[in-house]
Amino acid sequence: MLPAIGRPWGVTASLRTTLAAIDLPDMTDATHLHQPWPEGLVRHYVAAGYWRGETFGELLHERAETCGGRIAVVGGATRWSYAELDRRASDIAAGLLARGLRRGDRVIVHLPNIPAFVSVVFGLFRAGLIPVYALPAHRIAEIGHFAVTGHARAYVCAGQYGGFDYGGLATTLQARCPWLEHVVVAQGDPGQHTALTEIERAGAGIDLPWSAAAAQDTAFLQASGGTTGLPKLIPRTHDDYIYTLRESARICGLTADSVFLCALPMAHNFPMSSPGFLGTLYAGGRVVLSPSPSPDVCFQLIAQERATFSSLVPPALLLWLEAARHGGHDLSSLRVIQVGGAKLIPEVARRVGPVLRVTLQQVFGMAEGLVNYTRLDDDEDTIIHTQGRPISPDDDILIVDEHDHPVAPGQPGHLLTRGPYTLRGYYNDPAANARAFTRDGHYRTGDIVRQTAEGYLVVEGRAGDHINRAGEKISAEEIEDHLLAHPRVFDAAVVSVPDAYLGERSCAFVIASDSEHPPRAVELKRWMRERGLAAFKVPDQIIFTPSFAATAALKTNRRALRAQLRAQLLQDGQTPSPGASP
Ligand code: OOB
Repeated sequence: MLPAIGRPWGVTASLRTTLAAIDLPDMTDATHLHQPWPEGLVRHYVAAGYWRGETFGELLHERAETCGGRIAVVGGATRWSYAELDRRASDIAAGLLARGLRRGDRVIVHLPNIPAFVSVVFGLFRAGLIPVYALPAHRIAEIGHFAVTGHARAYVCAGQYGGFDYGGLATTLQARCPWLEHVVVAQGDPGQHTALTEIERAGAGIDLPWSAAAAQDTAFLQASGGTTGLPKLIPRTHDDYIYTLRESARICGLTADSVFLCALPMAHNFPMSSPGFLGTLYAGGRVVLSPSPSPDVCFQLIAQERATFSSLVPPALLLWLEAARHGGHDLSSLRVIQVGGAKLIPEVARRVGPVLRVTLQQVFGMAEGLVNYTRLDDDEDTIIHTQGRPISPDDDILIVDEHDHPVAPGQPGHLLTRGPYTLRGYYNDPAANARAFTRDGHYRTGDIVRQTAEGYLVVEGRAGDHINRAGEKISAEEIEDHLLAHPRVFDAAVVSVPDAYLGERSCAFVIASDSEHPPRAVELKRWMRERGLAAFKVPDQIIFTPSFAATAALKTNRRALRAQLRAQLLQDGQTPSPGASP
């Protein structure tokens, strides 16, 4: 059983409940936040050599011993060697424990692509503290949810960054979540909070074991893309995640000479571990942090640091392809560009090799676990037309129909999976677990795929109601809940619309309470932002409509309603009707 802490904080509940009123009992076993794999499988994964009893704390220390003088992380003017990173991680671990945090406590990490992201998370791993990763775009709606669902005791952020005041968010968060005692500011003016440098100073010179955690402990909680409601928390263990790093590094041909340009937000599973910055550190290579995926910034960093590979979502790739056509950049060090997070269309895939002079690698993965790669030596057809095959021989892939019966080979169906690095349950969310897992422990990915005779997966679409906006996943239900909370909104349905650049964008159909005087679209958008919702979730387009056909019946079947509205929109050539906003 998953240890239950407090009530899950669904959006609807959050609209009515003040956080301070939530009563959170003590954790029973704070180091095992994951649903364990069955005993027999644990034995098998260990015997097969997948789970080797390694922890992140030890891993960094071993790298520091063997290649301490090599540069591990570059970001802005900062260049840290493995030895320096190791020392900083130790100081942070000791400093946080000295402040009263205890093994198993959750710490929200809300940092952009800066070197302190790496020192902080390794500090947490080493202390046996459990990072909860938030994306820089998340705001109080999401962070508050993590603080409640994860019962976080600390929050690490970057003061002012990218025009947003994360320190201010921290103050609001603490007012709402009194159990969140510690706020650490990793960069810039800490204001009333504690500077990371202070934590480091307090921990300097204190000897700690290389890892307070055990390999089968939960290492961290990752945010799900979220198909229904708010993001769910995905527990991953040291053993299961390090297995993916080892295999990803091998599949992607990483060595100590690899230089990874981390262009996407590093809290996301793709640039984190496929093989990402953690896989690069696993291989003893160098991680170069870019504040943005924009080619202006990235091309310069590639030339300066001689980056050998990077990972991108399709819209960022389009910008790179466009910028590269104009020439003038030395991209000669690049060997591989990985693309994932959303479907890459073959027409674009075909241009990657000739324009960027690299090998394209498609990556189809999910924070919940399963990751598929095209292999670097696959033929062109496979690389262009498939999204790869799984990492592990023990990744169990099932493709089923609506009744969970396997489809005929090669036919599209719902992808179910389980294996040595795919979660068995979300943390503290029994309702989501009942929906998202079969009785046999398969995770329902929500993706519609088909499998080729060679075992490669081709993503055909999504079953659920979510919008994949440039790789950022948006739950239609979550956005509808926010719209419904507006006093002048009677009903709302959010759908995805194809978009040439983003892949998909969001469109909200709204029935105003007073159809004579509907609110303006800009007003609704501003209001949603003010509710502290990540900007990428604010609908790109809002269309006011007097009614949804057959509302009474459809109210109980929002999925059918969404499908109908989306079909209508596409049939109309996506032309916004009067009252729509761009
Ligand atoms: C990655 O992880 P998440 O958790 O943000 O999103 C997972 C979902 C998948 O279920 C699928 O719907 C979509 O994103 N997706 C793709 C895709 N890669 C992910 N859809 C089509 N083609 C692809 N190549 O997005 C993620 C995690 C690890 C590695 C790569 C991506």
